[in-house]
Amino acid sequence: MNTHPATHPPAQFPADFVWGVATSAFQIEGASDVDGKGPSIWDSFCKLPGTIADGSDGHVACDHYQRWSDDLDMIASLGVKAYRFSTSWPRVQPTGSGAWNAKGLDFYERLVDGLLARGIAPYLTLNHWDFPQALQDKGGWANRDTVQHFVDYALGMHARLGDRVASITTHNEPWVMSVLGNETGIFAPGIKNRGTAAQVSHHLLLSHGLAMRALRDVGCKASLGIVLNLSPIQGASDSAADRAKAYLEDGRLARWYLDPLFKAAYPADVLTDLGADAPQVQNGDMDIIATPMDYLGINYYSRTVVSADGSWNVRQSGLELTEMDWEIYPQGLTELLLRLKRDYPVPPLFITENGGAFKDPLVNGQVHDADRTRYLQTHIESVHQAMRQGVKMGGYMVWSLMDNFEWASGYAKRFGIVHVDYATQARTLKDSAYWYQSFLSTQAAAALAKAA
Ligand code: GCO
Repeated sequence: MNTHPATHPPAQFPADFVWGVATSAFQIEGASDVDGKGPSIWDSFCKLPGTIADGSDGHVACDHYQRWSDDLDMIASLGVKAYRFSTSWPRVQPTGSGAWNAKGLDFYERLVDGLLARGIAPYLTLNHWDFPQALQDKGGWANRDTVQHFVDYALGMHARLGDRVASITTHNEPWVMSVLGNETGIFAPGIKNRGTAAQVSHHLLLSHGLAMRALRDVGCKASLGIVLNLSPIQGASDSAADRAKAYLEDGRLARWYLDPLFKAAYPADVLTDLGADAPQVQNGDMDIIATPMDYLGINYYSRTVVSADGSWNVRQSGLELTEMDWEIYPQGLTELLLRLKRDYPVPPLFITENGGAFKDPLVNGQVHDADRTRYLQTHIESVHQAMRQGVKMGGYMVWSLMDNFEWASGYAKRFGIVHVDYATQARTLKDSAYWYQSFLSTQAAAALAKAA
């Protein structure tokens, strides 16, 4: 079944709309134990049997730590205005508190200066999951002391790079770190405890608010925000039970983060559901969490369908699936953006990740990934739809620049618009990268023509 909306003529976005590509430190850098880097929870997690589908780890990944300069040339060749990357906390502060690692800081300084030299705005994320193992050993994000350590880390990065980055994101996807890391345990640190997960989410949010306040106190000029993974959640049927299930699941994925960030309160229904697993919250925490942001980042991949009896199977709808078995559902992005505008006093929104894993054979030096191009095209069109209906959008970043370490899936799932041959580290632009490049040049040309 063809679920894609009819192809529209390419939408014209505002001239100041920020187009980019995104990556994260652990997924591309490699060099997991060189130049003084400390171990992260992902280094430890990969060593546990059965955690990563192909038994791989982040030891080499895309070897970006060595190849960063060529990689920046490649990014520049795409014609993007921005590059979203993350800094590895244990690379710059090996035990998560105290001593800083000069070589790690130097690496990110070279990266940021290299981006600026190529006319690309650096969008920095402080926490994209590769958390220092030394802090995990003291209880990790469930320990309230971690909140202050994170603020110190944020201030340290700001002291070194704050004058040159366009944006600082505190956390990437707190739901993933909380629930997948500490409740289902399929991601690092691999804990399976709902109460721990709830406490982790509260400390992540609290540290986000405190870090933004501390950064502003020292005169930070970069725009500040957080990135959430969101997805419209629908009941498998119209039955009251399925609708109630969808409402609660939306509570856990979306309202649990959006309500505190924009209304300074956790949703009552989710608190009730958590019961004794609800987090400990101190006086004043909620106001700190609701500190106004300059933007909200959204990672969008698919919709979510749930049924009260757990019988829903993703193959039931007949929608096309990506290699992750995620339904391709571009209209969900418009729905989601309109819902955010309707329900919350949101700042400008950024799509900080969007993309898909597909089978990507490299044949004669080419990758004909028409499915990915179509995915990107239809989702970008969905963003434009939302803008036409009044949603304020700041930008869009493709996940991902290049194939990389896809967490528990290892290297088997490829999200890049650039193919990586892991044996040789050769990079090859896929057709989707060429498409993005030409789309961006058309956007730029139209913006110029308009300004003339
Ligand atoms: C995410 C992650 C990425 C994943 C991507 C695909 O923020 O979810 O940031 O690291 O690779 O989402 O699963």
